[in-house]
Amino acid sequence: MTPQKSDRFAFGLWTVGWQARDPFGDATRDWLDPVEIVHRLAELGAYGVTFHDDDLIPFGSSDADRGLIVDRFRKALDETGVVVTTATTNLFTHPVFKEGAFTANDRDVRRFALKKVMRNLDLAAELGAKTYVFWGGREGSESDAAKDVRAALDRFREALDFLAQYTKDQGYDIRFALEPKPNEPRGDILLPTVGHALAFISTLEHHEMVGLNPEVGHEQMAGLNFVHGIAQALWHGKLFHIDLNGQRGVKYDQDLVFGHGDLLNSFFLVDLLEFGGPDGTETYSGPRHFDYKPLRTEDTDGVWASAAANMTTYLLLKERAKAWRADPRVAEALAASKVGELSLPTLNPGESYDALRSEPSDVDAIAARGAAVVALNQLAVEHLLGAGK
Ligand code: GLT
Ligand code: MN
Ligand code: MN
Repeated sequence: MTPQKSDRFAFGLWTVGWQARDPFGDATRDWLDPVEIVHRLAELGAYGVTFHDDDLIPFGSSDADRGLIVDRFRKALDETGVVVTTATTNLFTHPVFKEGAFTANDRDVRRFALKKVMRNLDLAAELGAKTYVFWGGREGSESDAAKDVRAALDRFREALDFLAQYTKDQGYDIRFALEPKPNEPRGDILLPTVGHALAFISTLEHHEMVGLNPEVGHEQMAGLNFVHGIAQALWHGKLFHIDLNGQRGVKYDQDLVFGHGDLLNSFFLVDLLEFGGPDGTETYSGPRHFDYKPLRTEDTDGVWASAAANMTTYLLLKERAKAWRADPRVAEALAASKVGELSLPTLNPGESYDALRSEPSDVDAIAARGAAVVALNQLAVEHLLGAGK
């Protein structure tokens, strides 16, 4: 279970670099140098690194400092072969964003937010990122009186249309990925789920270059099934990126290690990503990006152990999913549940209304058929537990 570059695992600087400051307590760990992060990730077998502008270049740095920081970072990338897969903008930490960024009521805030993104898009392109993530953590409200949601959506669309046009005009080979989240830090965040974001994307001027970056825990915070969300994103051709982590139920954003939440759902997620395509091919070819936070209880050794845990768990689930698919008992159980039959169109080609209307239906007999779901599900649990022999 040693991760290889070909596994395409990536981590944000803000994940392993999190100093574990929470609303109730101070940092429990020291600052980690991005250069060290890149080297440690490389040693662990990671392929990529991702960052917010401010993770790499502290807010307010001078141009001279900025140049030095970027040069050191680029040197670490060159030395290790780690690639920048993805970048994003911090539009949430500085107090200026307390009431929103692209959708702040104050127009000056919105104009500053656009400039901040343009500047980091330039750096993202320079460092070779192919995906640019938009997580609107401060786009929302605590009061229904204080935010005109329809106007806010107009402004969100205006921002993305403008930035997409900027990206095209600069000739950057970058696509956008919107990351939904239902709440936290705002009481309610705009574009709270995969479904909301998909509907919104269809209204954008450059909708073809905008997709999604769904996060496991964020859908689960809304009580939703992450595998269903990913399947629908794939169905729309909009799974541009993914944030893998763990979450235990409807509560604050836990950002646990991947698999340390709903393990069975994680099993089916890996199965869908790795083997859900035609003839068992992968459905998603982008970075397997972990957006987790090492628990506040951990020291630096614990940080790197938790980074490795994400990758090991993913690889174990991939191995288990492969074995599950190869098991003849699973093939039988899938057939008994008629899972494949759902791919048959409901109507015959060219079938007339009358042909369907006149077809006899033995409703009682059909209703009496069991769907044999539990036996199938149990086989998945047994494979997951390593007992699928
Ligand atoms: C922040 C958030 C994540 C987003 C990041 C991108 S930042 O840590 O909790 O889910 O993916 O801005
Ligand atoms: Mn999260
Ligand atoms: Mn995320």
